[in-house]
Amino acid sequence: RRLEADFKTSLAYGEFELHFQPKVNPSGICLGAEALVRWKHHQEGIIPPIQFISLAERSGFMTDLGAWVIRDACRFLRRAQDRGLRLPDRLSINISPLQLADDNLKATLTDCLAEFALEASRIELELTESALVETTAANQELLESIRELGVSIAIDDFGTGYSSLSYLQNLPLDVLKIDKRFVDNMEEPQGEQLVRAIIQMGRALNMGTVAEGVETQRQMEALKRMGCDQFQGYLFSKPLPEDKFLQWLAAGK
Ligand code: G
Ligand code: G
Ligand code: NA
Ligand code: MN
Repeated sequence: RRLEADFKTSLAYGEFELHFQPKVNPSGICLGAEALVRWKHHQEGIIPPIQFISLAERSGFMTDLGAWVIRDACRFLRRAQDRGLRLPDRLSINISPLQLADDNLKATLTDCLAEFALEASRIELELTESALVETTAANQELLESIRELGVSIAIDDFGTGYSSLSYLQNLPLDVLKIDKRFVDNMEEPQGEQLVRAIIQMGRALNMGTVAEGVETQRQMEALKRMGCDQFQGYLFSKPLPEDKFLQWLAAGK
């Protein structure tokens, strides 16, 4: 079955949906959330992003899907705000390298922020390390101009891409996300030292640090002691559909 043949109609019929995973501070207060796309296919059921993001990239659909994700994330923030609900300060949106190469990314962001009357500081873009390492001069200018709007930029999956660190010096970056695989290995002495070094590097570069895939209280406590700023993982919540996420927030977590 050729899933890519269904992309356009699925988008038009509302089969894509955002789920939200909270990010908390050392006191457990939710300061942010990551938007993660799901495909509720009319025949195949729920298809996870690992099964369609790269397909969308290869088939030329990623910029359309990416623009929809940005718009729907902004719609979510506005709708929740209008209902008077307590919301995290910042929503993070994953951006494919193909969107960074697309001329419309900045316009999509400014249009959506204007349409839903949101401050740019409510939005953060998560770019994978491999996308950032391959950043060209043109991409760098784009990132800088997006950051001038007030949108912040996070490095996703830090430490898993290429070994080059020179991009850290050249690009305007606000947040470093420590990949789950480092958090998973923290019980081992070398693993713990590695996470400590990553957090120190983030701080030295004036970047906030977010640990991903935090599943146990032990991991959380160790990361806290090392000075990590924010935590994301199943210990707090899985990615939740919109209504469930709002309920989770209302429960005062
Ligand atoms: O939600 P889940 O943990 O299954 O996500 C798996 C992968 O899909 C993650 O690497 C995540 O970054 C990616 N992903 C989820 N939503 C989006 C999205 O809206 N855009 C892009 N480019 N990637 C996404
Ligand atoms: O690659 P990226 O970091 O964008 O994707 C985040 C992915 O990690 C999502 O698929 C999300 O569902 C998953 N995830 C988030 N927290 C945890 C966790 O605590 N444990 C596990 N196993 N997966 C997680
Ligand atoms: Na991400
Ligand atoms: Mn990640």
